[in-house]
Amino acid sequence: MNYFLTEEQEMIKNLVKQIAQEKIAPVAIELDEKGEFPWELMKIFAQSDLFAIFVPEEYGGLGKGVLDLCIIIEELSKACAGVAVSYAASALGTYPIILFGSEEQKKKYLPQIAKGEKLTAFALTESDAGSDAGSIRTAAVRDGNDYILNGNKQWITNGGEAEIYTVIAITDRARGSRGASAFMVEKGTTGFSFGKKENKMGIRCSATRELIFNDCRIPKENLISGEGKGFLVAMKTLDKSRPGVAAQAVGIAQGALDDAIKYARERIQFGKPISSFQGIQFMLADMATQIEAARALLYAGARYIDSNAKDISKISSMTKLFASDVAMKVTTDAVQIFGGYGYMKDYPVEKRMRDAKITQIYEGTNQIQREVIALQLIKEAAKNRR
Ligand code: COS
Repeated sequence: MNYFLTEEQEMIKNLVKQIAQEKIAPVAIELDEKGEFPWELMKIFAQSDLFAIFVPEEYGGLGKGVLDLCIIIEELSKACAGVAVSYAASALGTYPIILFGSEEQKKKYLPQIAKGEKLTAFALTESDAGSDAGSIRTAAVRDGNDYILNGNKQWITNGGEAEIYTVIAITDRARGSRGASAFMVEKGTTGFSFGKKENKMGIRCSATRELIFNDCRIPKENLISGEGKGFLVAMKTLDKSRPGVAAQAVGIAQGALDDAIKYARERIQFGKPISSFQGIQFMLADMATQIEAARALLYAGARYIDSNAKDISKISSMTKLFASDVAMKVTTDAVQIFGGYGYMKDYPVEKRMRDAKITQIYEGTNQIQREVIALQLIKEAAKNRR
């Protein structure tokens, strides 16, 4: 399908495709097995200006949009979703500063992020606050010119590897989610430490760690926006970043389809390649159609978000919901086409199936995405009747 990308977007896509094929694909299996953070690849991304893509031009970035970012994430995910999310999580951790940071915060942090000198991470989830993000317990108490943070954040992507963390903490417990605030916390701050690296089913080379705040003192200048704005910062950040998860899903699914077509043409059973059997052909046709539908929704959604539309929650959730369900279905079917070989680690599709699963879970489970979409539909209907 021709999505009428600009010349520049085609250039970015081709550059990332080349990096993915030459640098990521050859090491993807090893990174997955060892669960090793892909620092060498992050350096290559930095040299190729990929971290500048999502940073505004006035702060040393290239000022590109969500669509450009998604094109990159999709290409990276075809080669390895673990590598892709390590990159994408830095955009997620940076959006709060871009969307809500003060001029001083932007000048201080964004140029380093754009150069790829420092990775970032976004910290909202806690052990008892996953889907129910409003029930976080990590607290920030004002003390003179500082805030003192206490509490734990769980399953933070890029945790331990990133230098800059956007952390959502409660400053006024009585006000519920309206009492949450967003802070920047730098690695190395006294009282800020990390738990062990989690041993995950998929996206295994990406780093997922607990963040531990124990009387961690940070200057009041690290508050993003005002006190009480933390939930809004988190929700607006997720609105902008969820298409990135959809892009991971589309990339994973496309990779699995490409593998499945190649295998079906090579694998001989009953004296013929299995691609000549209708049972396999129908599966490939359905896989390709679902992927194209997911990509079309993603690109249209990303373009809508880039048009600076205000009501982006619904379309953002739709892209992630649809694409991640497609990725799970397509990768499961790819394993089926490979048969017994597909279940073995010697072939690439079992990794893709493991990697796909998380896209239905993180940045809000698909049950939460359905809730966001439905509430928006009901709100729109109520507004239209008025
Ligand atoms: N944009 C702007 N404001 C938003 C918003 C959005 N996308 N979503 C919610 N809000 C506002 C609401 O308008 C409401 O404002 P008021 O207090 O002024 O009325 C406030 O935030 C609270 O909203 P709501 O009552 O809907 O909050 P809930 O506690 O019911 O939770 C969901 C809403 C479930 C959508 C939210 O908790 C969520 O997104 N959970 C999933 C979290 C997630 O994605 N976790 C993954 C972690 S990052 S890997």
